[in-house]
Amino acid sequence: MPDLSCGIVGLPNVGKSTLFNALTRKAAAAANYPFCTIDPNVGIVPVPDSRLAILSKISGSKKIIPATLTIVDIAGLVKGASQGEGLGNQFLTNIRETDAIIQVVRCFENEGGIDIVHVAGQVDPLDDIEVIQIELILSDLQMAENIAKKLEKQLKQKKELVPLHEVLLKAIHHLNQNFPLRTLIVTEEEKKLLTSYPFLTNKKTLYVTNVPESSLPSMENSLVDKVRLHAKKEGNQVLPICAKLEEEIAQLSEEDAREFLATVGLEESGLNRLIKASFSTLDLITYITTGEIETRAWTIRKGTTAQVAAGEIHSDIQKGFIRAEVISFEDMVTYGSRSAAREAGKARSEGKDYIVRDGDVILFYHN
Ligand SMILES: Nc1nc2c(ncn2[C@@H]2O[C@H](COP(=O)(O)OP(=O)(O)OP(=O)(O)O)[C@@H](O)[C@H]2O)c(=O)[nH]1
Ligand SMILES: [Mg+2]
Repeated sequence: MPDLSCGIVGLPNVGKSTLFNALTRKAAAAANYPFCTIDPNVGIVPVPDSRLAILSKISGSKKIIPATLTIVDIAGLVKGASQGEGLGNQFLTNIRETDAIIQVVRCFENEGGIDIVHVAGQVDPLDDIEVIQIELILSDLQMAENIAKKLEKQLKQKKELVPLHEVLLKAIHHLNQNFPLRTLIVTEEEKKLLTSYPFLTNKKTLYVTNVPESSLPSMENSLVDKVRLHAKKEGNQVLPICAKLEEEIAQLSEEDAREFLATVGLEESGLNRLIKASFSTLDLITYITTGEIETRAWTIRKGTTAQVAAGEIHSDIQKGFIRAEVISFEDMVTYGSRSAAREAGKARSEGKDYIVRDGDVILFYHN
């Protein structure tokens, strides 16, 4: 699996670009003007992992290569975007290939006399969530109908396409009733067929509620409560963030940022929390390789076997897999080196079916 990627969606002016900028420290144009973002912005951020520096010291590594998270910021969607309202919905194609959707929901009222224009005239997170959901559904519907139409012409010659055509009809029916694809009940076989297409409503969603600075440090308010209740029913996660604060933190050095966070009563930056939430939303974990050349983090799905995990590094290692020597991060720290951990009997020799755990420090042996 290539490194994790997320696409940011939401109404115009809810703080998507402000959040994106803060996360990527890139100056995507953020302004109090709906439809400020026209080109998609792509940012790549390292996934913070304090274990890497520790292991790199142990191994005397020349460099550290963290996992990365790619974030794509697109223009805001409005009601009717699929019919061409606002800037239309063509920007959605820029996030079709991402792993998850981050939906930014405005949970700040106008304050301090500054009017941040809400496209619908009033701040109601549940209304906003519904508008976006419908636009994502309509976009998937367009895609499903196009694929189904193309398939129909080939069905007579290619009987093997019938199951795919049938599941697409099911999907179209479901979307037509205004339901996202992730709630469609399908067999394992059908699921495989569906996930071979980049349907937006089949992706996991993380709601990022953008709260005002007056809601710090708890980041809770009555608008966030509403989103939480809604997300719970859907089985999705909510992550409150104050985009404004993140923007201020992004200008500071790491040390100053930590101090600043402490003064407002926070422990972690929004980026760290967002990455953790994305990892848990997508069931991702990290394993680590470490040596003199480099200490490096690798992102895999929970439940991945050692042989498949090896394929992240190189397909040759997967093909010629012999065994994996696994030491937990904690044991590496306790014993201070790979060889000391080995002597203490803490290095396990695992076969191809071993299920890799978060923080496993692995050395692969292969042909
Ligand atoms: N008061 C307040 N203003 C905010 C907050 N977050 C963002 N804003 C302001 O809202 C305006 C719009 O923010 P953007 O980040 O550009 O919004 P966007 O969602 O990217 O909008 P489009 O790209 O137009 O879809 C800017 O003036 C921000 O400074 C917040 O938490 N509180
Ligand atoms: Mg924007």
